[in-house]
Order: sequence, then C-alpha cells, then structure tokens
Amino acid sequence: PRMIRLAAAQLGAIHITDSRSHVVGRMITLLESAASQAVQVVLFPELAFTTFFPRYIIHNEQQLKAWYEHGDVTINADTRPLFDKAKELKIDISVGYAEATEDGQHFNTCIYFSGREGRVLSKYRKVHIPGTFEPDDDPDAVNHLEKRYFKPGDLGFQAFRVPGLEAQGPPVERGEPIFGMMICNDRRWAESWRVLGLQGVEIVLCGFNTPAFAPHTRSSLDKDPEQSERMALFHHKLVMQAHSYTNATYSVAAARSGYDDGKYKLIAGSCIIDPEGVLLAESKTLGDELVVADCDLELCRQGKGKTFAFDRHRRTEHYGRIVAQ
Ligand code: CDT
Repeated sequence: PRMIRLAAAQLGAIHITDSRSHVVGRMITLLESAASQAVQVVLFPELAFTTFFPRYIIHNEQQLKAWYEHGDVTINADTRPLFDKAKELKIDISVGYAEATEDGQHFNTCIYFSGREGRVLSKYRKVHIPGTFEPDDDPDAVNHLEKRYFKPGDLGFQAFRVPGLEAQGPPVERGEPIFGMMICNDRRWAESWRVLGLQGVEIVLCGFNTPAFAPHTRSSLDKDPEQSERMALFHHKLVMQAHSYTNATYSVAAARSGYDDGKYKLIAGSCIIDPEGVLLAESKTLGDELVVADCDLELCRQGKGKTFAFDRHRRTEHYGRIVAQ
C-alpha cells in the first residue's frame, strides 16, 4: 500500500461582517485538529477567507478591492498565521482565495502550500467561471456574479508531485503522490478531470461554494428549497464520484457551508472519494468540520491500468469536437 491521510476542512457560515483574522482563527483550530490526527494534507474551501462576496453587487472600487488578497497571501498580515501554523505543524494545506495581481487582474485562485518546506508548490486559477456579469432584474434574486469579479484562469490544469510527501509503505511502492487542483464549478466539467487524469493524477483537490437554492431564481421562497438543496447535493456528489472513477483518482472536496448572514444557504457535502468512485467519508454538519480518510494510492493502479488505461483505449480521432471553438 501507499497510504496517505487526507482531510477536507469544511468551513461553516462566514458573514459579510466577519474579519479575515476571525476566519483564520477558525481555520487554525481545524488545522490543529488535523495535525493531532496525523493528517498529512488539509484542503480548505474556495474563497476561504471571506464570505462568498460574488453574491453582492459592489459598485464602490475601494469596497470591492477589500475582498481580494493583494500580494503574497502567505505573508500578508491577516492570512499569514494560517501558513505559519502549517509550517509549525509541518502539515500541507491547499486553500482558495480571491487573488488580485499586481497588474490589476482578478482570479479565483487556490494554492498548495507545503508546511514541511514552507513554500507554495503549485497555484491554480479557476477556469470555469459560473454565474453572470449583471445582477438579476428581480431584486429578490440571489445573485452569483463571479463573471463580474473574476477572469477565467490562465494557468491550466497542472498536475504536480509533492516532494517529501512520501506515501507510507514498503520502499518499492513509495512514491510522491501526484496532485491536481480545481475549484468548485470546474468539478462539473469532465474536461477538467480528464486533463488532470491524462497527467496521472492520484489526488484531486476541489474547494467549493455551492448555493443550496438555484441562485438566479427566487427559489427559496416560492419553490421547494429542500428539494433544491437535495438536488444540489446530489449533483455535487454525482460529479465528484463519477469523475474520480473515470480518471482513477482520489478526490477531496471541501465546502464553505451554512447560512451566510443568516440567510444565504450553501450546501455542505465535504467528502473524500476513492478511485472506484466510492464515498469514503462525508461531513455530517453544516458547520466547521474536519472530514478525514486514509487513502491507499495503490488503488489508483487498477483503473489506470485497465478500464481507464488512456493510452490503450482512448480514441482521440473522434474527440475533436471537444476542443473545436
Ligand atoms: N462557486 C461556484 O462555482 N459555484 C457554482 C454555482 C454555480 S450557479 C451559478 C457551482 O458550480 O457549484
């Protein structure tokens, strides 16, 4: 076996008034709990440091600017304590945040930070940006304005090895695990997974913020919110499980969940899935919670070598339409 212990660190409600320092304090509590359970890698959600601000229409430049992380998120005053703690505990973390680049571009980003090495090993910028640019005409609608606030990522889906994070096992079977990252809406697209799958990915990390009610309908009041939430959770697990299976990879999904501002509900459903598509562990609450699973990376071998041996079975001559403009 090549054993590795992974965790999804679910973050419950974060209100519009909650400071980054407050949220980082909660994240550190989860990180300490993970370390006490000998977890090696902890995944935090998409846009983890603040509430899910794309639900608000923000016209004021200065106010908008304050939602993004400027400069190096690992050393900025408010967020640095999380990375310092990861270093102290020698634990790896992946975390999502709103990135403002020096030249004024905005991305929905996540990084993989090695606590043992004290540095960022990989960065990913969300490719599939959902929602709309303009707010809904209906003043009661819950907006999802990601297209207004983020450009599509420009880094692609790059799998990466994590040096020093050797899976535990007999020497002959050791090896640095191959990771890939995606963010929320990306998980619904087979292409995101396949591009990582083609690089031999063994662990896909995906933080998310998924509204429990369809965001651009009035839904919550005059339709059936419970059914809407059930379907949102069903689709979330459907895509995580199906795409893990068809790419023979483990996957970890970490939710920002709960009732933000006491009224905007995000689903939970943080989970860890194996390469056969089986759900190994799942969150039980809407709040801050650690979901832990022991994963044997050897299990990826079956699918990668047989049913999904891409080099032997794929028929790319028929796939042209997938990338045609
Ligand atoms: N954050 C994010 O990408 N959420 C989307 C909701 C899209 S609805 C406009 C998701 O796919 O869960």
